[in-house]
Formats: sequence, C-alpha cells, structure tokens
Amino acid sequence: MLKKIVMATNNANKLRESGEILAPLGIEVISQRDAGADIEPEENGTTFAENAMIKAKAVYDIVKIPVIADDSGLCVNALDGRPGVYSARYAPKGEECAKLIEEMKDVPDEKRGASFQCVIAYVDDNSCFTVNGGCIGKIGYEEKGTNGFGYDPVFVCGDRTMAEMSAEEKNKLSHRGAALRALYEMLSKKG
Ligand code: ITT
Repeated sequence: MLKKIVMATNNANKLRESGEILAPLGIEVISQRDAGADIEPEENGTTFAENAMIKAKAVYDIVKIPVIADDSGLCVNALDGRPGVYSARYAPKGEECAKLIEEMKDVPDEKRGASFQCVIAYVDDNSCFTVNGGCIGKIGYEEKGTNGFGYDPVFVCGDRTMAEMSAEEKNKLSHRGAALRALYEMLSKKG
C-alpha cells in the first residue's frame, strides 16, 4: 500500500483537509508545488470527474509518482444543481456565500436542499480511476461560523453549518471525507 501521494491542487484548504483525512490511514499528502509541479491546468471539462482527471493527469505527467486531484462543488436543488462544476467561478472568492444567500432569498425552507459533491481522480503508472463522495444538507439564510472555506458558512448539515464544525467533525461528514475513504478502499484492494 502506498505511503505518499501528490495532490494536484492549488487550493490550500483542500490540501489541508485531504492530509487530515488520509494521515490516520497512513498516507502522507504532498502538495503539487512541493513535488515540483507549479501548474494550473485549464479545467475545461463539464463534469467533476472530467476536471478531476484533467488535473491529476497534468500533474502526474510532471511528477511521475501517484497523484490525486479533487474536483468538487455545491449542487443546489432549487437552482437545478448550480453552481455545481462551476462553484469556484460562481463569485469572486469570499463573496460566494453572500451571492448564494441573495439568489436563494425567496426559496422556502422545504426547497433549500443541496449537496456537496466531490470526485477524487487517482493516477499512477498503471492505473487511473475516480471515486465519489457526497454530503446532503440545506442552504442557510445567513452565514454562520468561521471554520472551513468556500460555501461552508451557508451549508447546514444537521443543526450547524460546516463552518461551525471543527475540522475533525467536518472531515467525518464531508463529501471529501467520503470520497477519500472510498479511495483508500480502492487502494487497499489494489495492494
Ligand atoms: P483546485 O482546482 O486547484 O483543486 P479549486 O478551488 O479551483 O482548486 P474546484 O475547481 O474543485 O477547486 O472548485 C471547488 C469549489 O467548490 C471551491 O472553490 C469551493 O468554492 C467549493 N467547495 C468545494 N469543497 C468545499 C468545501 O468542503 N467547503 C466549502 N466549499 C467547497
């Protein structure tokens, strides 16, 4: 079972969370920059899986050791699944929650369902595959909490937003936690 993996991301929060989730499973996550791949591939796919694979392959071509990439986003039922694959481009960083609250202001309680989705792509010398994870919740009416990143302050899971949870609590429930645990299962079978 491999012990070290490079993560193809420029998002420091994804890198931190993935490290926290995989460390107890015995896998160390190294940033693409520390592995010598300072790139930002164009994410021109139309699905999470396509974009995750684009990022993982681009970094693998440089580092030639096992790579994972995370493509993720928030899918809001009342918005027909938006912003989805375009979550990072929905609003300038730091303004995504305010914009979403505004767009959802007339949506009643029972129609505020949403999910976080995460696809992890894995690439090494002789295999490439993707695994998925999801987390169901609701869009809140105001931002709450200061932990996490992105849409966490408006994503209500149980009785709190993800930004009100500790990193450990979020990682247990999150789409990223689910996808990375599925990755671990796949790698365990692979040997
Ligand atoms: P890389 O492509 O470099 O990995 P990115 O931030 O551009 O970084 P994505 O294209 O996958 O990554 O966009 C994912 C966006 O979805 C991210 O920027 C957040 O706005 C949102 N998102 C994903 N996971 C999240 C989480 O756990 N909590 C809050 N928001 C999240």
